Amino acid sequence: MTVSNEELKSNAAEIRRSIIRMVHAAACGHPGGPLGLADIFSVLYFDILNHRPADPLWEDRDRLILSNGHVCAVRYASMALSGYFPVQDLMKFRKFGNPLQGHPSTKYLKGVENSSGSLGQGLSTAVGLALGAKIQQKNYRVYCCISDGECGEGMTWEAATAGAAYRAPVIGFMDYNGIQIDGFTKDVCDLGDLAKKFAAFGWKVHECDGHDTAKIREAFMQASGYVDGPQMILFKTVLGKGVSFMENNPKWHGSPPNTEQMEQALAELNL
Ligand SMILES: Cc1ncc(C[n+]2csc(CCOP(=O)(O)OP(=O)(O)O)c2C)c(N)n1
Repeated sequence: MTVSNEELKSNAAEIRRSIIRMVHAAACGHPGGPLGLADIFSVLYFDILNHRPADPLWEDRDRLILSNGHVCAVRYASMALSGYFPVQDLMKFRKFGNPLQGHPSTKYLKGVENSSGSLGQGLSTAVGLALGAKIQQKNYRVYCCISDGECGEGMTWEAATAGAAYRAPVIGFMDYNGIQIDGFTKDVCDLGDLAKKFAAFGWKVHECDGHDTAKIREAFMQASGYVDGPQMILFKTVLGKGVSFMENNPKWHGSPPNTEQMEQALAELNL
């Protein structure tokens, strides 16, 4: 049965509320990027990905590589909501010895496809996995979430070169929010026109509003119908989306809300 856009939006709102509660309970972590990615992850986990939450290592599952590991709260919240583990477990986020590490690890949690936190590596992993699937004539797709900040890492462009040279059928997508740890990306180190850059490297590029559920769906559907080479979807997102005082404010890249801020955020997200 096809899931409706309304359902996907409601799941995104639930994912956002979980992110706020998780980062507040941990008293550390990254709320901004995860809130900005919630609409995209709702579409992925509830519509696009061919996966089995009860059987996370199912051989034919689509692979979702998360390169910008610090945004893992959005992945954990999406996994819990889709049935990988109980939603209550989210409150153990970032607690010592818990599977929900502040930067994800395959050692501790099934359904996480790569360990990440050291930025810039995920696109290479995804290109390799997509090539592997192609060589073995497997039908599963390999998706890879990267951030714009990671385009300041040389390894991203090594992956871009290899992906095009070997025509790896990888579907990359970017959290293009214009913000990184030290402020606005254009002020830290201007990355130029990332659409033109990926296109120049030989990637098929799509640009899309990262908060319009119908358009996100369409972008992924279109991308998943193409297998002749690498693709990058540039999702224009707003860091902190849905919480007025967090939106587009670099401070919320990596600061937890206090209790009063959490309550205000939850009130706004319940609207
Ligand atoms: C190799 C590496 N260098 C530096 C860092 C520190 N770091 C953590 S998050 C971050 C900013 C990354 O930018 P982006 O992912 O665009 O930030 P966001 O949009 O989530 O605010 C940096 C530099 C890291 N994790 N890995």
